Amino acid sequence: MSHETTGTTIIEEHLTVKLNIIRKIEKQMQEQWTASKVFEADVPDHSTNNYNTFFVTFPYPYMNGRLHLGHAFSLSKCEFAVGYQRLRGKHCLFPFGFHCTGMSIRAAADKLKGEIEDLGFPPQFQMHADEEVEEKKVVILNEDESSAIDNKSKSKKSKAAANSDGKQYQWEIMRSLGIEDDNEIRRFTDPQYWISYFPLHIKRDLEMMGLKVDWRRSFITTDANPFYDSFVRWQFHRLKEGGKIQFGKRYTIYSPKDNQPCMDHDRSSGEGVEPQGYTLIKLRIHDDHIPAILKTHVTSSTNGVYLAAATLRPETMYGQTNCWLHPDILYVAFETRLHGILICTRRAAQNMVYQEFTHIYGQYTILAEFLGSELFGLPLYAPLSYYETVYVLPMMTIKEDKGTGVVTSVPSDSPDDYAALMDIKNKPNLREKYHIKESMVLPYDPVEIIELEPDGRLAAPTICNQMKIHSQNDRDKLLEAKEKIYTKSFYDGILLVGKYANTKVSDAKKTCKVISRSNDECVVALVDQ
Ligand code: ANZ
Repeated sequence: MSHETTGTTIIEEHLTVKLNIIRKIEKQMQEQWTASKVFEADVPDHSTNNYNTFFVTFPYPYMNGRLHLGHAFSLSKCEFAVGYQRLRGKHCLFPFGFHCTGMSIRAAADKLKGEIEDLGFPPQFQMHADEEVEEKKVVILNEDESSAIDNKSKSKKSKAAANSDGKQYQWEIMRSLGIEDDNEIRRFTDPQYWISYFPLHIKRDLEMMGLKVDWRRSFITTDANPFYDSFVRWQFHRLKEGGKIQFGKRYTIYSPKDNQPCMDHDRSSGEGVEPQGYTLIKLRIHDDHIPAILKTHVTSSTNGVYLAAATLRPETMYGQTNCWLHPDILYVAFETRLHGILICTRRAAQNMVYQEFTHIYGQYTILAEFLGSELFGLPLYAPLSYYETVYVLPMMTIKEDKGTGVVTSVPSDSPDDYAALMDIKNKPNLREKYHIKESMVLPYDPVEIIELEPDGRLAAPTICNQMKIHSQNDRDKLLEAKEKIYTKSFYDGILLVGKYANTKVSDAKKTCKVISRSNDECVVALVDQ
């Protein structure tokens, strides 16, 4: 045993000796390169027609941490290329930028601030139940293993790993970046500190790697660097002059709190989410039935009061039989610029005010609030519908965070709508509970609007009967039914009514939840590009 140990030590020392020598040489060479400024490339003298140049660039890494092995791997390609071309006698330039633009740094700085507010300074992290289990596991392992020091550090790590959302504390992330001193970590509550800290440290790391960079030509982005800032502005002006770019608006995921678009890397959840476009169907409340609380806001210039339903199937509007609201969801009424007074969920209204629905971008006044149940039984005009008047009825499966929370009902082609309509038709108790008269429900049957082989002209009722769906609560079956007929209806369905009668549905057819890193619920906004 002692023999083996001695043998290992000798080999290790031998290895270290070699390594130390190589490291020494590396350092000497790097000092020599710096002293003789070999990587500083000046503008070549073009009067001599010396175009024997080579330029390499690396996409600026983002300055919210130290570089990792993936960066080193990608950098090695630039590094080898520029080294090789230099050996071939080319005049080589390798500049290096540090990317600081965007909300990630600001969001991480704010998280540190929040952690101090919640947990004091230095933050006292609490262990969670499952982390305790984790720690116990580590303790058991410790008993069997000889390298106790190593495991101690492991147990410490698992102890303070996560906050109540299961996410790592920003403080811990800073420690994992090698910043151990709590006072030093506190400095990162200032976003500017990130911009001074990481570029400096990363530059040192890259110098140690021996990167052949002209460090005179290194820079940070953002307006902390007026030169770079004006360079970017210059580029945009040139592109605009050349007619290559246009100033316009686009639907974008937007954070009202941060007052700017919330792109993927700015989000703490909801990466990859794109705006979902819906068609809004305005179902006008009969003027003589406008709720009393709204009447005071209706003037001669008000262009009607509407329930704003969101649909993905505008081509089915001929078959509307009623409008669904959830009894317990809170709906708001707000005045729009061009569309009268609209009623929908607050979340949907919030989205619309960022899409130029109101006079002042991002601002609106809530004229009244209603629970869905307070609006049941209101008579509506549903555009294009076969029925002149349709009524507001209850649907229990409406989701508050989808569309506008107002759903227009097409029982001929939507299994959900058919199941809910059958519920209210077949259950007098349900009607009674919400004061809904028979006349608002019983005369309303599904309308034939799309022909779909082999399900015939009423695909949703057919599939619901086939699958023995008895109520809107048969959720799994309803999901399956929807999957079965939606795609088929889109590709194979033929419209039977209206302007596009006899055309395929696919030919006739021409708001989402994201949380930004600042913990704001985002909206879809129409914003300047
Ligand atoms: C009319 C219609 C006709 C619809 C039709 C579907 C089929 P997916 O595809 O699941 O996203 N909807 C809208 N908002 C809703 C909410 N807050 N809760 C529950 N359902 C809601 O479904 C989009 C459809 O779900 C929308 O299109 C709307 O019903 C309903 F043959 O409008 B549809």
